[in-house]
Amino acid sequence: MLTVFSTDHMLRSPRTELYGGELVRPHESPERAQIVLARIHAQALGEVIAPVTFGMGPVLRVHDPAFVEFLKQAWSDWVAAGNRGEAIPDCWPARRMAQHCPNSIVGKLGYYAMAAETSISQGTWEAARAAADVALTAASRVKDGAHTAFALCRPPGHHAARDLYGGYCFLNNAAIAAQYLRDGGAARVAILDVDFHHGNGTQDIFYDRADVLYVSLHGDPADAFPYFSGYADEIGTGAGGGFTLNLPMPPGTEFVVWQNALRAALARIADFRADALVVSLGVDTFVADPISFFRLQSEDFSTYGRMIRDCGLPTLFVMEGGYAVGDIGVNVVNVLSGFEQA
Ligand code: B3N
Ligand code: ZN
Repeated sequence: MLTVFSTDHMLRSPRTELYGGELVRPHESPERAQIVLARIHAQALGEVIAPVTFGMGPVLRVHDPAFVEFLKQAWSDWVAAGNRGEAIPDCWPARRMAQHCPNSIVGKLGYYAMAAETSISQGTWEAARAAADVALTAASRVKDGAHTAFALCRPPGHHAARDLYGGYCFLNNAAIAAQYLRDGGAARVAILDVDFHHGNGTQDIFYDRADVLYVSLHGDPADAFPYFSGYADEIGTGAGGGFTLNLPMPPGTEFVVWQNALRAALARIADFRADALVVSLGVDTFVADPISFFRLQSEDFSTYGRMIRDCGLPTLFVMEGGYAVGDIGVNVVNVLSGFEQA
């Protein structure tokens, strides 16, 4: 399987993450991608190439121009305002308040952030832009006839909505790739999100559309981030009614239960008659993941890679979460090798 990877992911290396009332070492770290890359080489999964630069055109097909401009400028505006730490929002447009975008960088952070754990640091924009190019380069191979490709994106993307960042995400790599496949001629694209967390951003981007199906297996938002998205009664709106499927599961969920949810997800995707499949591949469903509560074992990742292969669809894998860094390479490559097994 071809992998697309950019060393520019290393430009995203924040010092802080807000957790438990403290600034802790970020779970979403550069070593994650390096360990996955090392495992790809060790297992001889296939060629690894650098991304092509696509520019902002495909990004602006799913993101708001003012939001993209904010991401570009946020770090320099934050520093120019005299702040010494990393950029963290501390004020939000809550219920019944004005939904105006303020001039001040502090106000802008609250306007565009969906949560506060994700510090913006030097190089964040450059890394996010490179991750979108990684996804687009891999998508272009699938568009041109490859059966599969892996976009080793970092930072991840599925929490980023049209005009929101957070949950370690800035640009929605999977959504950008799915829209690119649509624009390239695929009439129907399915997105299967197997990350532990609900992809609120991806859901939001396609919520009123019938041409992109979003199906997600995730920790019940009553108990897990992002808390305010991913409930089973969120099914899409307008023309998109019935084209979102959320399968939340409780703390302690074992593979046998998760696998049944995957069967239901794959049945919905088959019914949709997709021309291409984008998999938001997070491996934070692993039993030893430090921030999640499912109980998948390493061999389960191979099993579900085979199950996804059995859909028979051209498939783009896009890297999302996974924070048990000692096992992240094995778990990701198990999915990809499982998919490729004859
Ligand atoms: O959910 C958390 C969180 C939970 C437990 C933690 N422990 C026990 C150290 C730490 C953090 N934080 C909120 C931000 C989660 C972002 C998730 C990003 C992701 O993987 N999305 O798919
Ligand atoms: Zn996740």
